[in-house]
Amino acid sequence: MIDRMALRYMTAGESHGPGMLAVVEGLPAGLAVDADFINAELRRRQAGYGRGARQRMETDTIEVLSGVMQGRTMGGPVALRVANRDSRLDDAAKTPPVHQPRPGHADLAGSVKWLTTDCRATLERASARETAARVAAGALARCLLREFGIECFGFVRSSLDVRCAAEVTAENWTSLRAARDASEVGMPCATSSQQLIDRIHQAKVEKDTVGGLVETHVFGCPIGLGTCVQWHERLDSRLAAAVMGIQAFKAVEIGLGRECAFRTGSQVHDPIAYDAARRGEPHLGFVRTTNNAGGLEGGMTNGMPVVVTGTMKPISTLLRGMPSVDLNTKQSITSAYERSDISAIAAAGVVLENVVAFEIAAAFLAKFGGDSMTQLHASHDAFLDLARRLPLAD
Ligand code: EPS
Repeated sequence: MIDRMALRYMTAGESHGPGMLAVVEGLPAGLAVDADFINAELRRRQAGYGRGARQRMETDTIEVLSGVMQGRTMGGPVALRVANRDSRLDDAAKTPPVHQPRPGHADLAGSVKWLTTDCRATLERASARETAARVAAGALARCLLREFGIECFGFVRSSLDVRCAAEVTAENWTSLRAARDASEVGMPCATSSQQLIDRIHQAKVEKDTVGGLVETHVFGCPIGLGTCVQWHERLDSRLAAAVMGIQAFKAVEIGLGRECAFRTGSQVHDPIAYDAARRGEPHLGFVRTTNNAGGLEGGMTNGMPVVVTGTMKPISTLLRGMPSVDLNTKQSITSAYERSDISAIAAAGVVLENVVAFEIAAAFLAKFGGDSMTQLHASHDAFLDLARRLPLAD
């Protein structure tokens, strides 16, 4: 399959192995790698009310293993490692076999797939610990986006019956970001934030878990990232795949998302107007009064903020257990409990933000290309210059 996306990454590592790895390939040479920024994103991912004891053991930071010289990319693959302090895979006593699959986890499907009755190997790789590597890769890609004024803002929109009603705009997102950072659950509204803390506490008392809805807004994308020419290269297709690849995510929406089904066209589509005074903005003056499309039409950015929402199911490891079956005896049994989180929804907000950022960066590089940051800047500036001069003379 032809794929114009040059930027890609893979992750490796187990929850309780020596560490998590991200290998990012396709970054141009000369990109300044802001390790402090990447580490700050990793710290944010570890925080949040409802996280388990594991996060007090880990202090996630990146170690750059390749592809960077004196703080700048060299053009080759960049390998990032996040060490696991709770590394114990080789200690059989500390990693006993698990025969009671947890409903909602990868345990049952993985054990049958790999023809074993021990869920251990499956759960180690299926673990959401892997998101540390995805956040590291996404935050690295954001170093590139930020050079072009593209910024991402992610937060927790809702969980159970608690919803933050804040409307996010290009004008207020930095103050919402400050409110989010002051919240223990990544929600930029003080009242609903406290309500959610109470709900998570209640779930803990009841030995239960919660999930939620997380949202990311990307500001500053020029028109034309992504393409309508192949289904798998549409930017919304890429985003959806990346988001659904996050552990425990069960749904993804762009802009108005599934709400589109309940409205007519005139109530959904964002009217187009032209304002020459705003030619300097990402939409080049093609202003929209609404953004129901979430910044994407025909699989391409349209100059409005890209808005992606993801739904995370409740954590599948329940202290109270769930009905299950022992894989050896086939007898009914209560599912296994391993130390876990009550809620990781604040972390999910950070993961979504960085996973989305990576796909935006991939589409950005697919459009503007270049082996070096110098070439990338030149190509980006030349395109904007041409686009602002439309219609071009023959
Ligand atoms: C996870 C189970 C828990 C979480 C883990 C994801 O791990 P442990 O059993 O070691 O306490 O803490 O998430 C992380 C370690 C992390 O860094 O996000 C699971 O089963 O998915």
